[in-house]
Amino acid sequence: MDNKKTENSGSKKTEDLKGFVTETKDTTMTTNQGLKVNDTNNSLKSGERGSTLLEDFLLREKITHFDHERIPERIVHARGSGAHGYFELYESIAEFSKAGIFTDTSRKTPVFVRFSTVAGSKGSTDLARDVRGFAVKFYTDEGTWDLVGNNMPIFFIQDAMKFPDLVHAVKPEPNKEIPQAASAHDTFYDFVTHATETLHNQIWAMSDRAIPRSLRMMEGFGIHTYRLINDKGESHFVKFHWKPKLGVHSVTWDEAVKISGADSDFHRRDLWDAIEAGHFPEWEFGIQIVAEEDEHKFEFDLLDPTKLIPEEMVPVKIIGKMTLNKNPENFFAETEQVAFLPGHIIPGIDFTNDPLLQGRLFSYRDTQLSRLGSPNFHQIPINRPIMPTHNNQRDGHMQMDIPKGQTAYFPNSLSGGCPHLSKMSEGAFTSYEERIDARKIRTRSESFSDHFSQPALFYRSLSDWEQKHVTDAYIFELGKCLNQNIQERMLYMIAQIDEDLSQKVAKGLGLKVPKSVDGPVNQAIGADADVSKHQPPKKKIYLDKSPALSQAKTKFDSIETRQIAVLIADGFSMKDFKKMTEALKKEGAMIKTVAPHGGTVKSDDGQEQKVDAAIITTESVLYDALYVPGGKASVNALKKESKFIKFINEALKHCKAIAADHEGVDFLEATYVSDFKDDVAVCLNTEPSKFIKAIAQHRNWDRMKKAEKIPA
Ligand code: HDE
Repeated sequence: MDNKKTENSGSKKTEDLKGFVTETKDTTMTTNQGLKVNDTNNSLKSGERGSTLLEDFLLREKITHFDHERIPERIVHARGSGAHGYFELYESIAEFSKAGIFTDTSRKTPVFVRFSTVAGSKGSTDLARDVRGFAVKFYTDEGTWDLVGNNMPIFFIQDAMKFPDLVHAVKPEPNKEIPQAASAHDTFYDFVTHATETLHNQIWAMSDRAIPRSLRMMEGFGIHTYRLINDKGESHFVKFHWKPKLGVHSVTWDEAVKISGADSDFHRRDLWDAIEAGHFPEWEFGIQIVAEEDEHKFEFDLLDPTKLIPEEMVPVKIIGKMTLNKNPENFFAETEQVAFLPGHIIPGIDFTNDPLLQGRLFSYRDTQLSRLGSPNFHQIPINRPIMPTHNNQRDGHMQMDIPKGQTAYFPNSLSGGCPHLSKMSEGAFTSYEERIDARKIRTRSESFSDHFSQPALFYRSLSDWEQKHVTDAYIFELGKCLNQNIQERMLYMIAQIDEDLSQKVAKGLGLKVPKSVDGPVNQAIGADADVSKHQPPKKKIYLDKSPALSQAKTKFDSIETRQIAVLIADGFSMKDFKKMTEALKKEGAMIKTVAPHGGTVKSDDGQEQKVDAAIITTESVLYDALYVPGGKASVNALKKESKFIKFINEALKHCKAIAADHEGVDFLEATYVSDFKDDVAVCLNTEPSKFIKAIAQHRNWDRMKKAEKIPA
């Protein structure tokens, strides 16, 4: 492993953090006061077998610190993984934005990214069916910009006021604290079926987007419509996008369930290992621009965060790239303590009146106060901007700076008026001067009331196999609900999206799709509102399909970092092994040998080969593809372990690429592979190139229907 590769770019933020990193190498143990310690194993006692003395300051310091090691986990997005990197701009977009990161192509802006699941606790499984957070902190020369997004382009609700309800509905039910990290329960679907604005994000959560293969293989979205502001003060509406270089790929639900048992840190490990191995994850950055005068030209409201702008209507213009090239030094100090605030903005970018975004501008600062415990959370190393900061804020818990001088107010003359105000010409931030003439009113705009057109567009745009996965996901989720009223109400809602989908789900549940439901469809408006105005109108079709929404249209051109299991035992053919693994490695794949036992195995020509995993410690769901080289003795040994047969059948069922040579092919005869010899992703005695092509396809979904019958 080449650790130098992970040293990062010498970025301003990495340099800044270096000042805070402490090391234990070649040091002597001390107390927090610098006192040298000669025993950290025994407390001070009144005699060998006597009681411990209150005097023992060494014991008290150690135990007190330990007692207070935990801070509250995030109320949502508690489970996360972070990494450092940088952002580069391909071309200036000065006509839209004056932000330095959007105009200066020579910059390498440091970033810190945190990916997360939403519903689960800090220690929950990575493979929960859930939205993933995609939060990026840009340490820019004009101050820190946080783009706090998700891996789906829309959100569940339209107004911040409903966020506590949404989160209370999806979190474990409060009486029994069940289920952990899962939306498959009554309270969530009770809420969803009464607040129909949730249905768009909800169907995305039923799709494969909610169970990514890797954090490196998912898109990111700013979700809200923001504004870009140019140096003339002109505004354009914008949506932000992240597009992964490796394409958008997912696992199946059956794999997700099994991975949760086999390696619940699967995504965290995958991100860490890829960066350590120098396979730096990359995303291209894109923008969708809408002119001010076009604000009302769409059949949906740009301020409604439950709507996306189909890429076929407004293309995504790619303008830059983000690379993650360094793992954190310490999880708690960096990934846990990082504080993202949508309100961290820079000149050239501004907010819109999206009522969800507006509420977020309050919530994120507020939550840091209970989570990190002090208004000085911006002084924690990971949160410090790379620019010096000067103002008259003072004191508070854990003040880390030593602000010098007599004055802490403005205006002043005693400090020469400093810190003085910045002029606009010097780069000060000013809010976009939006003209407003309105009543103060607590209501929901009628332009937000179409709740079915876009979930329907999403479902229509999916390929057959993706639609099947959505159907199965609904059957699973609703099958976990105990309340038949809620199941039936949900079937009615799904029928408004797609009648055929609802019928299939109803069949799986053994229920009928009801013709109507009790009460108004959308009950998430105020008591005095005219509900009829907000009844979701009939669904509209303004676009037949949006291919950009389907994972079938993603990139299939690389096998970089794909994990390939190579099944071997004593006597495996070194010739086959070398030919295949060298070809795979050349393309950037990661080879993992799996054998009947750990340690090493001997090839047919007497060479020792290191074993990466003994079969008892691993599962096929942790790999993207598998290969069995020849070698009679090796294959005979593999045949003796029934788990190898299960391993192969399961990989086959999950539509993965499978290859074998010589006696390895005979071994596959003993599995269900014998029924799939014509399958394009089953490569028996073929050149490595065929196998490589099959792995790059991620899965052979054409196999899905027949493979479902494999009992694995
Ligand atoms: Fe968040 N959200 N959110 N959220 N959110 C938090 O802030 C909140 C929303 C998102 O890795 C919390 O620091 C409200 C949309 C991410 O640290 C909290 C509303 C989107 C992360 C909070 C929303 C997100 C959070 C919890 C509705 C996608 C993790 C801890 C008005 C655009 C960031 C924290 C990280 C975290 C509130 C809706 C994304 C409580 C009130 C929409 C990626 O402040």
